[in-house]
Amino acid sequence: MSASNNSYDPVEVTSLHPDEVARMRDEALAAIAGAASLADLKEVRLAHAGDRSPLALANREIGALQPTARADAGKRVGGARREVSEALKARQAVLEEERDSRVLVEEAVDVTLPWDRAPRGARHPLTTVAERMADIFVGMGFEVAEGPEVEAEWFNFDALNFLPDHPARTMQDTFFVESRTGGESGLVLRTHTSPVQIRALLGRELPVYVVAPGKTFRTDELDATHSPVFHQLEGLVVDEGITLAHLRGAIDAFVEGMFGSGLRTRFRPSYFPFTEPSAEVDMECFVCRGASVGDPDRPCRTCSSEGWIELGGCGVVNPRVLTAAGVDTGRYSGWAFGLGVERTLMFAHGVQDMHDMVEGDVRFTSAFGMEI
Ligand code: FA5
Repeated sequence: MSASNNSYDPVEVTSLHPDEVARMRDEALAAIAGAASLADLKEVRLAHAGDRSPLALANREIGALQPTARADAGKRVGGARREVSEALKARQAVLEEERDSRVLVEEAVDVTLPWDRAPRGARHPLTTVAERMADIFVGMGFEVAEGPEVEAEWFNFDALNFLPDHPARTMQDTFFVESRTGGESGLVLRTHTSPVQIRALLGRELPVYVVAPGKTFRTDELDATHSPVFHQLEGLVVDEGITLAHLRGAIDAFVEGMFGSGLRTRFRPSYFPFTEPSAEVDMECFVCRGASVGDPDRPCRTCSSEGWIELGGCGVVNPRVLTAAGVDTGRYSGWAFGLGVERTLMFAHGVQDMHDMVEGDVRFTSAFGMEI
């Protein structure tokens, strides 16, 4: 700011001359009117109403005038700045309104558009069937147990009474992951869920009532009834005074829960190294109930007209297995079973071919909806 000067005349200070003040004001008003966007207007505000704008600089000169001249110059510059400020405010309001209407159009949501073009997924029926199978046993008081899919050979075979050179080891065609070295157990992809029996006995207090649904692996070719990756539901009971009659009752309750009431079950003698005696468990065909047997006019696709459907293997736990898991065989006994989940799904839902279960076609999965 210049020092006060008695001979200082505002008309003679160029920036305070009425014409100059009017020119600065007109220039600012024209720039404001020409601002096409809020960003433009921001720049115009800085240039024509900011601290270093021509009108702000002219305003500073007023203090250097004689007191008598200050009022006149102040009125002139102040009036011009007010006009500029009002014009800025008005233009700001217009530009904001324009922006808001544009956003409303550009970001409008058409609520009438179809909402279901991306198909919803569905849980795989093997998962839901395995859960239903396990739930039936949970309803009888069983707990759900787990074990790893890559399993120590000791759990998968040795502890289950498959001796190293036992032919039963090759009965189940095994994917070997790591071979045995020295005294160390090798690793395999578990060929059945039975190793969970040992894990459950080692990890829990007796008595033990568990079911273990899970994935299992064998070097089987994929065909209509076999898959190299399939699922089983293991069941194990170890308690005092346990007999085969309890197993029979539990299997009957499972069949009733899964397939409906009034279906008979039967045990056929079989062999597993870890149970003695061992059996294959069958249920009466829930479609023909045996009526198709020997009647070519009434063939049944579900049981191939045999009248019975095989569910899996079972038996009384071999005392050697209990001993391997540190159980007092003088006091405790038990039984176990292993049911095929794919087989159960095939029967429960009339799936004819196992290819459908593994090929991942969402149309197959969706047909079962979101059953929980
Ligand atoms: C076993 O795996 C025994 N661990 C079952 C068991 C448990 C017996 C406890 C005694 C006590 P098995 O090999 O039979 O048994 O298999 C049981 C079921 O698994 C079969 O009945 C069948 O439903 C299913 N299964 C076996 N192999 C396949 C396969 N490749 N694809 C689909 N399901 C299969």
